[in-house]
Amino acid sequence: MEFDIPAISCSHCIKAITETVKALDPEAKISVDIASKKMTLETSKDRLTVVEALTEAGYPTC
Ligand SMILES: [Cu+2]
Repeated sequence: MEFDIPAISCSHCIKAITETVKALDPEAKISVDIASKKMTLETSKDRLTVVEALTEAGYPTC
């Protein structure tokens, strides 16, 4: 699934987002693109769970 995360601005954001997702699902496959501010994710978790965790981490998505 794909997420738009407007707060992505640097590699630190990518690290924080990756750690947040990995805490939910250690098996998740994640890629984040700074330029387009998009995250692509393969996970067994549902979308709402991911959105809530990202919002708590300071990266609200839509
Ligand atoms: Cu950053």
